[in-house]
Amino acid sequence: EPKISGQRGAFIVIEGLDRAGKTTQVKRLCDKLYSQGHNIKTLRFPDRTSPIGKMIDSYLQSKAEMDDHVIHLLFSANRWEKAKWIVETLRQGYTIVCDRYYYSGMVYSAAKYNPTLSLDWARAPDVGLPRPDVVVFLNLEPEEAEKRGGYGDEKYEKKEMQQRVRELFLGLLKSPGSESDMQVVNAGESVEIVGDRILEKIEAKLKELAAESSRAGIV
Ligand code: Z5A
Repeated sequence: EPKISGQRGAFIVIEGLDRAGKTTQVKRLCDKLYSQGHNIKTLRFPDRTSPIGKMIDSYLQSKAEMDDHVIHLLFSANRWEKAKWIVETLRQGYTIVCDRYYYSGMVYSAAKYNPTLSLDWARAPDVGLPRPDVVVFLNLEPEEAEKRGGYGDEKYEKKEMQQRVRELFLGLLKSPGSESDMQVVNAGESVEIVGDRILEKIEAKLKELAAESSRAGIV
């Protein structure tokens, strides 16, 4: 039986580079938090199940061609489709662990270096989406990524693109905007060590949230 009640859930986002282990760590984190008594829901972007998600999937698999701006707006719309659900689910006390969010949205589109698709342009359609409580960025050195096998067949799984994505992500960490609140974890360690580091970053935030709710008298 979940032991936490009355308190809103935390919105946790795991971001990272290709092969950084996001899927592996999202699953691990959910299991861990569940065993601690949290109610958990997961989410991943792109969510390929909705009609918009299906269009994104076709694009990523090179079955459909799209203008850079169009696919960018579809990725954003794919998040907006879930915005209300996120707010309501958190309110019901569920903690959400989300695999990629608007950080990926900005960076992958801007990495195309299309002159009319700047990082600022890419940020705009996502402004107003629910803000995560904690964002963990799994950073992976290119040499480590290479050890994890070759690239897949999807659109962005090419060396040059991945390098630009990495540079832009690292740039975001240094930027003064809200994106700089990402917590960095070195994803090059073992699955267990990476998992423990993620948990350390998250536990501090969960404690903060619990303290806030108890101060507000809602626990
Ligand atoms: N995209 C975008 O352009 N705009 C947006 O708004 C959004 C996304 C949201 C699809 O994303 C593409 O969409 C993606 C970004 C773009 N393009 N690229 N590249 P996706 O999330 O559906 O797909 P993905 O990034 O390719 O995710 P993935 O395949 O699920 O990778 P991962 O989750 O980071 O890694 P993993 O599957 O957990 O692990 C990869 C391998 O490494 C696997 O064999 C593991 O067993 C191994 N692994 C994991 N951890 C370790 C450690 N610690 N040591 C050694 N080996 C490990």
